[in-house]
Amino acid sequence: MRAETISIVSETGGHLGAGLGVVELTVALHAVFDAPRDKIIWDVSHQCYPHKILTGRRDRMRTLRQKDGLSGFTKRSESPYDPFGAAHSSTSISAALGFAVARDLGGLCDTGHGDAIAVIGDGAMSAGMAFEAMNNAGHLKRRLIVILNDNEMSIAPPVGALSSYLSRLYAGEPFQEFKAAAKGAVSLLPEPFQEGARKAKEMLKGMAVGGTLFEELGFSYVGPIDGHDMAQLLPVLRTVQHRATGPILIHVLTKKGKGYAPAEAARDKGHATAKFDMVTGKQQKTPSNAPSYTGVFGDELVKLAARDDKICAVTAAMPDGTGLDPVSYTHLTLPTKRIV
Ligand SMILES: Cc1ncc(C[n+]2csc(CCOP(=O)(O)OP(=O)(O)O)c2C)c(N)n1
Repeated sequence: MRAETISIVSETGGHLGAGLGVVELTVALHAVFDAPRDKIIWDVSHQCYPHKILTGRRDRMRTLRQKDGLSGFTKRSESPYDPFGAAHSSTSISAALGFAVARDLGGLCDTGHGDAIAVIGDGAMSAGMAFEAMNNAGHLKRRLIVILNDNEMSIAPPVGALSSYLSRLYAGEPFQEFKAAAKGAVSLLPEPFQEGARKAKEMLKGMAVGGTLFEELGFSYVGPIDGHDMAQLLPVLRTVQHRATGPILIHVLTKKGKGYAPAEAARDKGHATAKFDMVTGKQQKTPSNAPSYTGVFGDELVKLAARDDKICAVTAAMPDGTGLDPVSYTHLTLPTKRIV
């Protein structure tokens, strides 16, 4: 799956790092849940290439993002496995909740109504829409599964209170006292997966149980778990599938760009790329005479800020919204504390 994703994007260009980070998660979700009856909703859906490979579109993947080809995002008209069309971020929890409510109201749907599962990144989770959805989900108490795919990366490294909070959740310190309670949760694991259960037990030792922000909002919280380890993903997903009654959040830790050295090494973990050479990772950028929008905006902003120290730049939960590398700011003597 990973090799195929790299090979495809090397020919088509597109979103690379996010898809590579969810290869195991994608396989595990499709192994445990019954799509398209169960609705798997990918937030933004720039990470959906592995999902498309697995859901009948492998032979058309090299038409991605081309005229009459496959969309680079999930698209309802393209496949019954894409129950929700996206591209804008932070909509997946609301969408999944909508499916859950429709199911519970006996709604009709060609593919049926099973579980609703939203997969949302830590960057997308910081947006207001995601919180609006959690507010609603925690109140309605419907069975709903949210997977927080936490790779400590957005388009660029994220900043903000939620990002720091998530880091603290798996830094361990504040949750040490809950370890004993977490061990008891092993008894919930399904019988046939002895090896999985043993590994899960190890994992549960390090889990945070109780008192998370998500629990305060009415979700059960499971995690954090290693999103690249099938022996953790499968038993946890199966347990949730068997036992969940209300909204539940599974906190999965992954690496953006996982398994492809040039993406792992890139500052943005290979978020998006032009066509590239698979061996070297070198991108074949089409030469353009036109400057980029962000470049023009950033240059102008920095020029203005050099003359006026009251200018503040406000960015979307990322440090370098001007399109410039943060080091450029120091050359231009723009006070970095003003980049918020
Ligand atoms: C409303 C909106 N704002 C901004 C974007 C641009 N965007 C695309 S992907 C992305 C980052 C998503 O980060 P995260 O949710 O952590 O997912 P990851 O790529 O790390 O898997 C952003 C900001 C968007 N798609 N929609």
